[in-house]
Amino acid sequence: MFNDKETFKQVFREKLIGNLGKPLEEASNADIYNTLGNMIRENAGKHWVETNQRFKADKGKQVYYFSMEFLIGRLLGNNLLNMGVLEVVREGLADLGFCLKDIEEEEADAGLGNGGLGRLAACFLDSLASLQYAGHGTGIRYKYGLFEQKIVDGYQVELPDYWLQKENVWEVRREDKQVEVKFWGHVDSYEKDGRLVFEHKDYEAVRAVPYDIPVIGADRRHVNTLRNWSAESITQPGRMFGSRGGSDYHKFLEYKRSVESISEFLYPDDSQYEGKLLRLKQQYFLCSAGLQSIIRTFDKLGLPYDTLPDKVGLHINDTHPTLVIPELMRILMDLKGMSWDEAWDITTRMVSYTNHTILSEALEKWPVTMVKELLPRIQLIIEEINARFCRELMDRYPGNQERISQMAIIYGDQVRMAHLAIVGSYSVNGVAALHTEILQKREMKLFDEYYPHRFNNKTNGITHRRWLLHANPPLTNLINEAIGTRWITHPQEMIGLIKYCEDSSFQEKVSGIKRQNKLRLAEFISSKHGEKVDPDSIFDVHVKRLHGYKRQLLNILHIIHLYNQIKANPSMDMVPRTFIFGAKAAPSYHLAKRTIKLINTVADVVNKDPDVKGKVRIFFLENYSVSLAEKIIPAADVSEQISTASKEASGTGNMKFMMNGALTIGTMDGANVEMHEMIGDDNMFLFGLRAEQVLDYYQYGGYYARNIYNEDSRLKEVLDQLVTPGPICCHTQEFDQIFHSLLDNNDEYFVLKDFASYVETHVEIDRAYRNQKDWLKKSIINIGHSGKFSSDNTISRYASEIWNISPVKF
Ligand code: 26W
Repeated sequence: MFNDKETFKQVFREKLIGNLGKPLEEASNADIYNTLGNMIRENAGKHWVETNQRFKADKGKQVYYFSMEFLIGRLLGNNLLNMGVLEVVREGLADLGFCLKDIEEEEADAGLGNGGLGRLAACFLDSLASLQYAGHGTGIRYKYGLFEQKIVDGYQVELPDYWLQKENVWEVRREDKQVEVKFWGHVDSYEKDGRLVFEHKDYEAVRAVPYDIPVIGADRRHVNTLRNWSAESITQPGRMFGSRGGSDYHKFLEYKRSVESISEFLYPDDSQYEGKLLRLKQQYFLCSAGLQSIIRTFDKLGLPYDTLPDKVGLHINDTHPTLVIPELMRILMDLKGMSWDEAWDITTRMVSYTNHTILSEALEKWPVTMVKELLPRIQLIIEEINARFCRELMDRYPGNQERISQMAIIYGDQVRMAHLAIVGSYSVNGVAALHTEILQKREMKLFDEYYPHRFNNKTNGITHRRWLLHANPPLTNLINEAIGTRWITHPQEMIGLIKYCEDSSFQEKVSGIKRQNKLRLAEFISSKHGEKVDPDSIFDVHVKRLHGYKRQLLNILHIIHLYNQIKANPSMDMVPRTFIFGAKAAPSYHLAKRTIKLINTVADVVNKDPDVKGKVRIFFLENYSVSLAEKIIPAADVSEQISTASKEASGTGNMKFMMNGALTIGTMDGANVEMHEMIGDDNMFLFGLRAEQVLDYYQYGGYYARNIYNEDSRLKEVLDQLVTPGPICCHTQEFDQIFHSLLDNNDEYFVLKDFASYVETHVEIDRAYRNQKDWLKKSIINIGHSGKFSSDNTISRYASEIWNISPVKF
């Protein structure tokens, strides 16, 4: 590779000319990006091959992380960082007249995920490679990622995200590794040599072609693989319909269209299950293609099949890839000739499962008829798993029909995917201590009793390489100056910063960096909104998916209240605030979309009002994405983590903000609880109901939103403004639905209940910010403790406590 700037410049120039046939002087930013990207991938190629050879020689276990989503974002900057050439390239390009930041903007932001679950998978890939584990991603190469959000007249408008329009320099199409996935048809069974044999007939076959992306670890030499599968039609006449044959051209076109739709787009639903046939097709496509390829690799080792669990681990990211369980059973029995018991023993020693939510509306339940028609052999296997499991339950709890139906995998006319995932795996983990506790003590209590060692916690994490080293270089440099660089490979050593928390000169440096980052974001916002942003105001940030339980509504209601206070007393003493929002709503989630409109409406009213000038500004930044997050988070003073307690399984944005020195206003929910455990009341701003209280209200009732509305005049004023003509409600019934959800539907997410303590806590923040010395002390304490939330830490625990793998050393 190139270790100095001059070599880089020379190699780069040659490459550019070779690639594009034009001189550097004529190259566009896109040309520079493509050349550089290709150069880096080619360089990684050598290490990629070597890593795979090392895996072969090592003969150890390899783990495959199956996920419908990998929200990896842009790769150039991170790859340069992990390859250790970021600075050389930055300086080299500058010499050639290009700015690396601008070049990075040329890359499409790979939005192959909705939010937390997909981003977690991406952070895990980075940590797996950086810690030198043999751990790979298995996903879908969606042609369209999560929709691009435009705000038009305050409303969210969705546009297709055709991210592949730009050349994707990171992926390699591996035609030689393609497999076939079969749908529809029927199953014949007959006896052969004393065994029952199953044959799938009249199916429709789909070609699954993998596109591999190298996942470059932090020492550059270790390169894992993210294998994304693309669905393509089979063109040999007769092959696509199996024994049904057929070569009718119209039929073929119809077939082609239906096949290609499988990997066409990512479902934009987050925490909302919809029983759509195409989604089930995507899930099976991922599981079957991924598994066939893994088994093919294992076959090459020539080892006996009972060693498979020692060589391969299959991890499923939520229930979306649960079909790996019956699919593996199918392969082992129908293709490898194993008995049920042998196959089941192997399968349940290979699969581990992470649960990411307890929201009941997110739990997948597929209609039996749909599974039966689309995947006839798989449905037979699921039925057998269910029958055997229910028999076990009957032995264990004789006569307890109630309990058996509560635990059954198939109930009524539905397959409960979470139950299948628990029964078919050896480990089930939640993603934060509180979340796991709720799973064990409430949601999955019966399963925890039945399988006492199966449940465990693995608190989420984030890769500090992307979220600190890459997103915030000035802070990174400051940490290096203070405690040296060992923390980069041992992030928990960031704790060494604590001793500087009261050091004035260190505080000033932290403050200077924050200001620099705020200026950068202010400029960005100004360029988008054409309005000035005050870098001396508190940047109060709420960015994440839009969902009722995440309570963006609570935030905006508080802002309306603040506005009312200022209108009543324009000389009110307060530290100026800039409220920043970013959130996509699922296209079919009407209430969430109305909340976006409300935020934008209030922003419009407030930002224009001369009475509040210099006090409050509100900006909704459109198209929240990984790359936008990287710009926003380093500039935040206050991080809004205000979900209804018990609802946010973990949250990972909370960790990113903490790592960048923002202070959290939050509920005792998800990983906030663990942040609090480390830094205490003094260093974060907690408010609101506790999870226990929320869950008890759900169980026993006793909450009456309307009483609060009647009793709290501030709230009454705010809510009435939503529905009575005035600046916010412009003679339409735009916000009636929001009003009714709070009062007539009794405020499912306890927005009104937590309002008073939220308002108070914001007053406390105002007070705290005035004492900059103390604020900076808190900020440094937050940064120092954030190393615990590095996904390196999380992944080490998955490796040792779930997968039983060790780093594959050189
Ligand atoms: C089938 C529809 C659907 C789609 C996505 C159901 C459920 C999901 C995900 C499980 C939702 C999700 O992203 N959950 C988030 O996972 C993060 C990573 O563990 C957590 O930090 C978040 O708290 C959790 O909401």
